[in-house]
Amino acid sequence: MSPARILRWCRHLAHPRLSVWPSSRQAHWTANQQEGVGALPGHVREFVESSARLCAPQDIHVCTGSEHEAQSMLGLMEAQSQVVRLPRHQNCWLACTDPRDVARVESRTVIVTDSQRDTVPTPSDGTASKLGNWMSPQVFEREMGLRFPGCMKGRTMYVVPFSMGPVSSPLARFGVQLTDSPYVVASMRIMTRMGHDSLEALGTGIEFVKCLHSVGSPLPLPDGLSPSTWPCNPEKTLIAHLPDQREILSFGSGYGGNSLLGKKCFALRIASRMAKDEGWLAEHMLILAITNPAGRKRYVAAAFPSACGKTNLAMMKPLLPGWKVGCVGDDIAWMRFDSEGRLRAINPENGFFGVAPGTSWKTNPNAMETISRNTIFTNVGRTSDGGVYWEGIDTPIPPGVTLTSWTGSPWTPGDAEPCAHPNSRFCTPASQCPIMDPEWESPQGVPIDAIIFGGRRPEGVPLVYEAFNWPHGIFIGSAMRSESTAAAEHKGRVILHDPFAMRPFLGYNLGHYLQHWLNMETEGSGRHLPRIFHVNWFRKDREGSYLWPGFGDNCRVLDWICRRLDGEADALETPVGYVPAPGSLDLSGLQGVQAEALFSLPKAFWEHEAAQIREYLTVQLGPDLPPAILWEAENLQRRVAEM
Ligand code: GTP
Ligand code: SPV
Ligand code: MN
Repeated sequence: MSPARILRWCRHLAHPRLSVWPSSRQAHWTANQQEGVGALPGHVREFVESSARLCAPQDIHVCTGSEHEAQSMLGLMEAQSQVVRLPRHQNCWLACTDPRDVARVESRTVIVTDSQRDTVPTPSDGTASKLGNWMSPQVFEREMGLRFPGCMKGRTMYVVPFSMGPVSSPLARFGVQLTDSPYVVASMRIMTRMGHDSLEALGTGIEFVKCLHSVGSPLPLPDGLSPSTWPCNPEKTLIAHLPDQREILSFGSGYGGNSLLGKKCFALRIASRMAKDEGWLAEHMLILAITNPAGRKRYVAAAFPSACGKTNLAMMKPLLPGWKVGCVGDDIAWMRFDSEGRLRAINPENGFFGVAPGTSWKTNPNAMETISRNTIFTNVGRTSDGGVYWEGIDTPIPPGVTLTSWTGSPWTPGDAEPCAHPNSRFCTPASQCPIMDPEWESPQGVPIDAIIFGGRRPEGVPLVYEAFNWPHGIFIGSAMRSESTAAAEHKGRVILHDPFAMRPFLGYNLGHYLQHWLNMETEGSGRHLPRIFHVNWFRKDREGSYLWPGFGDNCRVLDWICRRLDGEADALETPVGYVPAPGSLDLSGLQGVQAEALFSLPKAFWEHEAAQIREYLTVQLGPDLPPAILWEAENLQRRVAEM
């Protein structure tokens, strides 16, 4: 569907609404907003006006991103009990959501393209694709028509101009999100470069991604129901992406990736399509700088599925003496080869939307420091003296202090239900992280020397191994699997395939995506391709305890990776890749680590694994499976059989 057709569609739906508006109300927003909306660049104004006709808000507010605006927004939410202040920490706030709106909803996240094959491959076994949800433009029009008309009645529509990436970076891209959620506005101000500077850039006529978001709860509510402190519409939640038009429409959820549209929706789903069209990469990867004791600094990017350790690795405090880590980003990397053939990466985000449970002064002191001020917490517990609480926070509760869980009930340690929701989060400015790398906002990006894939694998998968070469590395990425986590709506712990940690975030057909990655080797001449590794911090022993201490000790693995890049670490060739030769991984000072158990390659496990990977890729990708990846899958199976 062309943008013009979408706009026509919006107008078509919107006109009946206009006619039912009380004229006084219409006059109200016109008078109030003439300056704000009227002063917008033409292409932005057109988007705002057509969306306002469709959604019928009571008011429109164009966000400047100022501190004053943020404070009045939070004050307004406080007055409406949508957030509570956490007086133990400067400018910190807690929002607790409707218990039905606590995570991304993958089943209601769709990509709309004319051809289904542009979005998902056709599985060879006749079942529905597990690699995303396609929706036809016709069904999309119908579904949106059932949701958006009049959806902002009685609410304010906020206009949020934002940039993904430093405003001055040639790699940055712009968006405008329209939303009726002040929580989203306050969070977008932390997560993106929002307001004045982005609006100024948009004034040059530069293209932007159109993001329309509503909590789906127009006012007044029917039958005199009183407004919820977390308005949402779980029955009608739908998050739709139109990659051809560069548009996102999200309805019914106020939570994280469903509503902060710059993040997964734009910076991964839409951006991955832009990247394919324009020859770059938009990936679910952290970016970090690692400096060895001799002062040699390198940048690496790492893709782990949701809640599998990106934020923790990105801010790691190394436990090996002399090593230094700097953070560039904790979730998303936009990467492009420069004219010298180096892969350059920027973090398109401006903040962290991190998992709270498990975060402590022991596991992630840099995150603890970052979130000590100017932070919006969602669904964590709170202490009666105005602080936060969650599972694994590992700080003693002072005598006399009581706890309230995320559901608002009194809570005591040992209660059956957790105090914080397992997917509870902090939303905090990146600039507050004490170890931000000096180059983190560099407009040209930082040079990437290694790419790391990883997942939560309780069994069979070694702590670290290296790919034989580029196509083998792409295969390793395509073969990623991980135990499910609370970040999405999955029930129970199951091992899911999650190619490149992108399964929930792909903006187009995985087969085409893998080919795009394979092409990186051949498209440009003289390219310095990063080396590719796979890690697993989560292998368990028979009793179910982690075999590896993780967190700050993960720098031992980064050390090995860096020494591999320098040609200084020995490795053994195994059927899965190169693993550290005995003694080449620095385990000094670590008590009781069972190196053998961490690196063993049980034959039966790998026979099963290799067969499952091959079956998954051949069935799910069908005719879109790149032959080079099939060849790698067959070869893994053959090597494992010969083990
Ligand atoms: P998203 O924000 O959902 O993308 O998650 P993420 O990939 O950033 O994961 P994060 O770093 O927030 O970690 C998720 C959970 O895994 C937290 O509870 C961490 O405490 C835990 N975790 C992270 N790193 C390690 C590790 O090295 N070992 C162990 N055992 N747990 C870890
Ligand atoms: C993830 O699920 O990977 C997140 C949280 O980072 S959300 O923003 O909700 O997608
Ligand atoms: Mn994270």
